[in-house]
Amino acid sequence: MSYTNDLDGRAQLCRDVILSAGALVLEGFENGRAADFSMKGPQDYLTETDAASEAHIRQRIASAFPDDSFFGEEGGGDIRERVWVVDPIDGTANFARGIPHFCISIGYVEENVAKLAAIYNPALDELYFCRAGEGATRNGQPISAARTARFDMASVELGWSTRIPNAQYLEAMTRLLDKGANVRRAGSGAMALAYVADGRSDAYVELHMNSWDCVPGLLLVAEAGGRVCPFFEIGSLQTGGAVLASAPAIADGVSDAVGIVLAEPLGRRERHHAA
Ligand code: LIP
Repeated sequence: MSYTNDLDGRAQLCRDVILSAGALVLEGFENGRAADFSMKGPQDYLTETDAASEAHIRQRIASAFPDDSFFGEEGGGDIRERVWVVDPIDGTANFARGIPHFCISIGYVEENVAKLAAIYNPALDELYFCRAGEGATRNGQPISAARTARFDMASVELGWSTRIPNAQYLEAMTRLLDKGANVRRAGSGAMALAYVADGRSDAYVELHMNSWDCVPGLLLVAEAGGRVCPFFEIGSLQTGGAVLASAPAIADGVSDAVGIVLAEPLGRRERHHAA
């Protein structure tokens, strides 16, 4: 398969490779290999399928676009002007324990501007995809962030890791609960962001995420009409950073509660929903 050396070609490759990696990951999930995991650190699961998925994605990108750089969760890489940011399985703890809430997350970034995002849960066969400025989709259908305007109706997901002290998460959770929100955690930050884009969840907050977990999801939320933090200003591809994505009507309240700033919303001309 050959791809044109432009954003159209990269968008096509992005869709193709996330689906083929999804087939590989699903095969690992269904045949029981997922249960054979090791630990990279506290609460940090690794299966052989993580490495196989990343190698597959890396190889296909390198063969189609040899001058693009690649930055993946398992093997690292380098970050140049044009870079693919890849989590081969996000939600590995779920994957390893038979819970079908995990995904592959792929973003394409040019000079610190996210241009393409894809998040795929092969267990549900749900593919989230967007190109900057063209609106977000699930399996080709336009999606929008929720219209929820009251905290006593809102479900907010909070993710955490050992990278930030527990006390800070507990404070953020207390403030969200005090506002009346339902707070939950499902164990895949990338899926959580896709669910905010899809209106299934009202906000996602994590005080530190790595770029492969959040860059694709943040673009999806912005393209779906949600509000997001300015990730490339408050964090970076190399170091990661704080993450906030929210349905627009409660975004200021979530931002106040957890102390993460919001970027300006995308203007009408920058967001052309396919609907
Ligand atoms: C994990 C996420 C989890 C998040 C962690 C971590 P992994 O990724 O999905 O929800 O809270 O920060 O990034 O290890 O499953 O790819």
